[in-house]
Amino acid sequence: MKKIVYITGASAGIGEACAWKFATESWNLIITGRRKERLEKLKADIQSQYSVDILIQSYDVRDLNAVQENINALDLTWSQVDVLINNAGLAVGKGAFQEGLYDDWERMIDTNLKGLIYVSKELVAKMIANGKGHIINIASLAGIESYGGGNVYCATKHGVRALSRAMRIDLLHQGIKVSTVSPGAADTEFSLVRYKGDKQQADKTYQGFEPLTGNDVAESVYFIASQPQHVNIEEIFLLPTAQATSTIIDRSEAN
Ligand code: NDP
Ligand code: 8X3
Repeated sequence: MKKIVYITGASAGIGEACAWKFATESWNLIITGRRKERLEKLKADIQSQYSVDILIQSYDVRDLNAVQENINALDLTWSQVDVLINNAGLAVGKGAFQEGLYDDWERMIDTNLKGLIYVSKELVAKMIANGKGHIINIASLAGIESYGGGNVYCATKHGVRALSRAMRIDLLHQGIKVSTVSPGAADTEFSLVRYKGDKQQADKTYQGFEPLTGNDVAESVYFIASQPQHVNIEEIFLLPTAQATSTIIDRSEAN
């Protein structure tokens, strides 16, 4: 029987790359995100190449009722989720704390932390009932170190790493694994979202060096998911070769 992976934020970037990676490894997929048309296209594209079952759940992770409705609607077969990838997340804005906007901060806290908590809580209930499961949380370099202008985004990602450790402890006796992937700069739609559609500003983020791709991160996620049952990879922290810290990046490569 094929395994099942539940991916939040599969409509772009790292989540989309995870969908492709797990499909190439013959897993069935539950792909989620707000942009339904993207998910439908992804499903059609993957199924044109791989013989896997794909279920779309389109909802906003910030909406607890929507999270509960969707996860409760999983039938007996789709409820047998082997791996949850908590990937949906974003940065909104970058600037000094004293100039920050409440609306940006709330979007990050509600998505990166509360959304992850809602999806996890609902799926953990299924995992406990199934007697199996593995949660892989996408944190960030921003969850390991804080950097200027990153304030609340960094706080949410520090929170994701803290919560991962706490979940690992609490779920230990349920046989449910918990792991974290903490990437550095990855060229996805992340910066376009952070800079609110300003493509010039977004492109600057990746200028002069080779960033990670969504596929690079998906390889780490799959490596974690494919370990034997008795092995739990606690965390993978991956950076572009040209990046040493959030702010120390060798941008000498000619574009
Ligand atoms: P993208 O912007 O490319 O993708 C983000 C995904 O999250 C989209 O599929 C989006 O779907 C989904 N999403 C955002 N908000 C919500 C919401 N409220 N409800 C449901 N889905 C939502 O960015 P990345 O792929 O780069 O980001 C994925 C994760 O990786 C994030 O948690 C990010 O913080 C983390 N990360 C990214 C790094 C980077 O440099 N790119 C580095 C380290 C970590 P939709 O808009 O359709 O809802
Ligand atoms: C995204 C990477 O360094 O811009 O989490 O915060 S960073």
